[in-house]
Amino acid sequence: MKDENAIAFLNRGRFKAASKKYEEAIKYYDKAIKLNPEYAEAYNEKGNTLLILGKVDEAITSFTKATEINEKYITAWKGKEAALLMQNKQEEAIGCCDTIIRIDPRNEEAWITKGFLLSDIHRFDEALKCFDRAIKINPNSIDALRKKGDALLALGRFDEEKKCNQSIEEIKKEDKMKKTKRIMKKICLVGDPAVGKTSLIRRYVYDTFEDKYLYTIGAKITKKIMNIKYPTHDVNLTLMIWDIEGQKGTGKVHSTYYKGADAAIIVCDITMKETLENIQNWINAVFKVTAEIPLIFLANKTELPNKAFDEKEIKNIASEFNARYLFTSAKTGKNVENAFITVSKLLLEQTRN
Ligand SMILES: Nc1nc2c(ncn2[C@@H]2O[C@H](COP(=O)(O)OP(=O)(O)OP(=O)(O)O)[C@@H](O)[C@H]2O)c(=O)[nH]1
Ligand SMILES: [Mg+2]
Repeated sequence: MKDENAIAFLNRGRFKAASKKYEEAIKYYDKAIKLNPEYAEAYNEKGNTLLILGKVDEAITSFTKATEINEKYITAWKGKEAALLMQNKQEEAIGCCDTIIRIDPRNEEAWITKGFLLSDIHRFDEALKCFDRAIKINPNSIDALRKKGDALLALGRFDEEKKCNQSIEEIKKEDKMKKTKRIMKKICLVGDPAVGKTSLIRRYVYDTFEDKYLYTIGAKITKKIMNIKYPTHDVNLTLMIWDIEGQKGTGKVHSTYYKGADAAIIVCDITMKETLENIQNWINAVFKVTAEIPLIFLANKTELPNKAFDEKEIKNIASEFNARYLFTSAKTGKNVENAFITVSKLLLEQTRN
């Protein structure tokens, strides 16, 4: 069991890093590591932040430590590889790819990267083998085919290079022929008055923010169209976003608004504890009308300093519903797009099943 305080320090570090306060982030990672010297994730995050600061040597040390604690920590191996490349240490970076491949032999990305690095040091024959492995794992990998073509060109094997290009064209043509899937989904934003539901939608759809509070009356619907690319097809997702007033509470008036909702975003205000305590009432009200639809929890206004509850409390509620939670700010835009994208992915998963 990891020390809860260490987890809290790691999260605080991540938060600082997300707000570009890198030096402070590192201090928190160090605190996490001091509490739990075997905390691989903290070493990994520290490595990432050191890389941003251009402290490549220290970053490598940090990633290395993470991989020593957890030999199968692919993310840390990738971090180390990126850092080694910054120092032009191709051979060692290739070593990282080899390790990733040993851990996960079907890691298409690692095969492509290895091939790419080998090409870089003119070991084209070996590179070709790597690209072929990637293509075997994913025959539609345009990336691998393209890089294979480059390597063949360097070796003067023009006929084979031509074949590669033909395959790429065929894959592209096939992709075009596959129809774009069109899906429409309804999502509801619910939560106490003034927690920021309207503001979150406004930030996401129009990328603006209003300081003035104009409470919503009834429900307002905003349409947002998203195009999501999958390797095999495209999805055109129309989100019907229902902004539902918080003023009248969880009473009967609302029930018609929830009908047919495919997912709900439950919003609370991090500066007001009671908005968190009320979440259960909102969920009860929604679930009375809908089946058990996917939920996501947002603690909004996180850029404000006066926090009334901490991560643990919202995490507890979210885990009860097997749901994700995010700390957002409609004011700064933090995590707002992320929240809607997360919901969209949940909706698309639902469609596939
Ligand atoms: N500082 C800060 N203020 C916010 C944020 N989001 C919303 N607000 C403010 O909080 C107030 C209420 O925001 P709304 O978006 O209208 O809240 P609502 O949840 O739609 O309220 P109801 O319509 O009554 O349900 C407004 O004054 C917003 O400017 C945020 O992330 N940070
Ligand atoms: Mg509103």
